[in-house]
Amino acid sequence: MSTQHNSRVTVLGLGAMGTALVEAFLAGGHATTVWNRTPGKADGVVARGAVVAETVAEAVAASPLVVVCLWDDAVVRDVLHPVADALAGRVVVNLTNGTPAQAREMAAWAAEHGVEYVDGGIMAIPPGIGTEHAFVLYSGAEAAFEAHREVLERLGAAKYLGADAGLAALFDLALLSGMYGTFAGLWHSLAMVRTENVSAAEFVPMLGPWMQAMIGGNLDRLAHQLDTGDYGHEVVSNLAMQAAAFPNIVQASLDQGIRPDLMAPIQRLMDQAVAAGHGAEDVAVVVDLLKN
Ligand code: FVH
Repeated sequence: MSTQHNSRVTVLGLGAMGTALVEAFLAGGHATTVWNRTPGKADGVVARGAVVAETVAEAVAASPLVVVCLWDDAVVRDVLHPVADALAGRVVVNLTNGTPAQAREMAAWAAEHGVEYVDGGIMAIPPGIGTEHAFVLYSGAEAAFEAHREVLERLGAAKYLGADAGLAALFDLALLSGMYGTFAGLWHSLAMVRTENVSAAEFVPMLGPWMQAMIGGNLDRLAHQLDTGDYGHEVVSNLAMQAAAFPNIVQASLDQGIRPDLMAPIQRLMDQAVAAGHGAEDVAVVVDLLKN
């Protein structure tokens, strides 16, 4: 397969993210064919050099590499299943958000139809695609991934996690969990101070550095504690102390007229861990309590 042939790419889906992916491929000099349910959304990328296909089958036939970025897993199946024959022998890289189970099902379907399947998770927002801030997780067919790594690197740093197609989705959703959990804390803290007419602009210069110090400064110790199971390692602020003070957050929120919904589950976990005898250990021990 010539380099030129290898560098052609088809993108299915021209939402905010699909469009950003196409722009990055075009910027990298790749001949890019696009398909979208609503064809008018292709106008911008066509003006920059993309070729629009009228059907999914036509789009798939145009390139050895087919990148999929659609609404959800159900839409991906609706779009890909009817063109299984056209996909045979090609590489599908599915960057649509989904679960590990959905990724493994897609991989099994692809294997049945002679399609090389790589699942992925985009760790960036559309304006970050193609910049040093973006990275994309991949798992599934390794040789197929490696054959197209150079093209995929146009989107951001490519991190291949292994042959199990479900791994990229697992890491993606785990990283998003970290993001949403952090957002939840930020939302709650802003809701609290706003009850006293403190503007967000006044508060965030404290919030940012505080979060960075508390999260960034503790991750290595957290990793050591989890990987060794030694939650007594380098304990600075023990769990019992934190669990004793935490109800004040919930009570003060109620007093200020703020729902404690985002904080209450944290208190329950801490209380469980203390009751189980972990009071002298680090708060990281609650990770083990999350196992079902
Ligand atoms: N945007 C982001 O910040 C995140 C970053 C991380 C990855 N996510 C995931 O990427 C997938 C697509 O997200 P998006 O931002 O491009 O989403 P939209 O702009 O809403 O575009 C949705 C595309 O899906 C097409 N579509 C929806 N329903 C159908 C359908 N029934 N049949 C065919 N296509 C469908 C839609 O087409 P149209 O509405 O333009 O005709 C768009 O192409 C997603 O999994 C994120 O979680 C983005």
